[in-house]
Amino acid sequence: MSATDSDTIVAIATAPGRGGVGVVRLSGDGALEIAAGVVGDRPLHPRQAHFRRFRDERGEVIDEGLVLSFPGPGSFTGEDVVEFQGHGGPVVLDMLVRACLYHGARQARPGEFSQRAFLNDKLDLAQAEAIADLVDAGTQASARAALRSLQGAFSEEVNRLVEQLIQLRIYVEAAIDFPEEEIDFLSDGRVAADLRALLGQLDRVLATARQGRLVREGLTLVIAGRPNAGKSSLMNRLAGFDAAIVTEVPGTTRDVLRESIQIDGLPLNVIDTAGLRESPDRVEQEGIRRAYEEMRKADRLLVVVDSQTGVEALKEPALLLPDSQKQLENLELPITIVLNKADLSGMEPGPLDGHPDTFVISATSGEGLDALRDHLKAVAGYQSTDESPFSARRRHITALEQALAALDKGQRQLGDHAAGELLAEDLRAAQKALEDITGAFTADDLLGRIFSSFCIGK
Ligand SMILES: Nc1nc2c(ncn2[C@@H]2O[C@H](COP(=O)(O)OP(=O)(O)OP(=O)(O)O)[C@@H](O)[C@H]2O)c(=O)[nH]1
Ligand SMILES: [Mg+2]
Repeated sequence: MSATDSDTIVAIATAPGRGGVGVVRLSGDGALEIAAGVVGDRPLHPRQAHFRRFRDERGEVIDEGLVLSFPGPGSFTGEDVVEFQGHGGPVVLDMLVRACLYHGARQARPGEFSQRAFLNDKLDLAQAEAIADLVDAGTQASARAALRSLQGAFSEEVNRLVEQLIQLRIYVEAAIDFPEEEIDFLSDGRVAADLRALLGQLDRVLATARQGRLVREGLTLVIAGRPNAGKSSLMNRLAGFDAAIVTEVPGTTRDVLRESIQIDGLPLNVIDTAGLRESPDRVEQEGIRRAYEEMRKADRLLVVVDSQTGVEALKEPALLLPDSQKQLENLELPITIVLNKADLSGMEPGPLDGHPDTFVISATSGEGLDALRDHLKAVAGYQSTDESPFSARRRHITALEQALAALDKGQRQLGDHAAGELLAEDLRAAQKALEDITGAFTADDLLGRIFSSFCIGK
């Protein structure tokens, strides 16, 4: 992947499969010439649709449709772009791509159009990622958030922080240049106040970004517990339909079952697993092994307990088998305990007094489920009433956290030692972390990884 790639690239831009219309996109210096090879020499007026016949390498008509040209730099990629809108059959579109290849184009790599847009400063990195997120959005909330990022909401916040950091760096580095006055400079209160303000803003951006990531990726919940506790019944309740088989036979669930659901726009990946017990049955053993595998990847565990065994069960962590318990201790996973079958035990549905993160429900009647749902939203830090946030990825959160840590450290350097050099170093590190988000100074290999995760034609 090189920044100075001058090839003209081509790809099908619409989804694979059949559709009313299919789009093939060309980008690069040769786009107009290659297009002329396909549709003939009659001029194409910028941004106007022309009806033309599309011809293959032998000059035979493949299809007919619209062709549009977008001369650079005012195009998506910043280069000359031509789009063919033909009939949306895979064979027809393939022939059209082949004709473009014949006239000198090269097949685009995944994400290469977006990458060129990035390299030509049409988008920053966070915006380019937002395109992929918009296309991949699984809920309306995540689509809205991705659009906000694409429109620059996230980048603006980051750029504002960078701008303020630069101002502060200038001040601090000036102080270092005048060693006799350095201490006075640094302890005049302005640096400390600016740092505090920056930390506050960074905190706020981080909170919004976490929210954005949540909306994009959701929370992975694994339902675990003893056989017959009602795990599958809970899964079905949360999903709103009979996703999993429920019977009175302990050991009903063996395979791992997954459902994507949402609570007020918060996506949840709910995973139902085999009941945990020692079993001689090989199929069940494999199910239990897989259950643990899922728990290791979860964001949170819902441990379902039959409330008829009483609250006693809570004191003794033999909710799960002693042996299993050992495996669980190695998981640093937040846990919610669900005491099920309230209709049989007579316990009051809802949060259990005196026990944090513990809820009494009846999976059969649905009682107590609302409280559990609210709890899940709360622990996820999800606010459904909020203006939709911008979308963010794990990579962005990590960068914001790094910047926050660097500023925190800087604040201590200042407070404890009035150490200008060290503070300057921390400010520089914070700026570097933030600029990774928008791609102002991002290593080529990271760029390569990000763009290659996009699909072809984007
Ligand atoms: N009365 C009552 N019965 C329930 C409730 N939840 C589940 N059950 C019953 O308990 C039995 C076991 O339910 P499942 O949901 O299959 O339990 P599980 O934990 O998935 O069991 P395994 O897959 O075998 O590990 C079934 O007969 C359910 O109808 C509840 O809230 N109240
Ligand atoms: Mg089950």
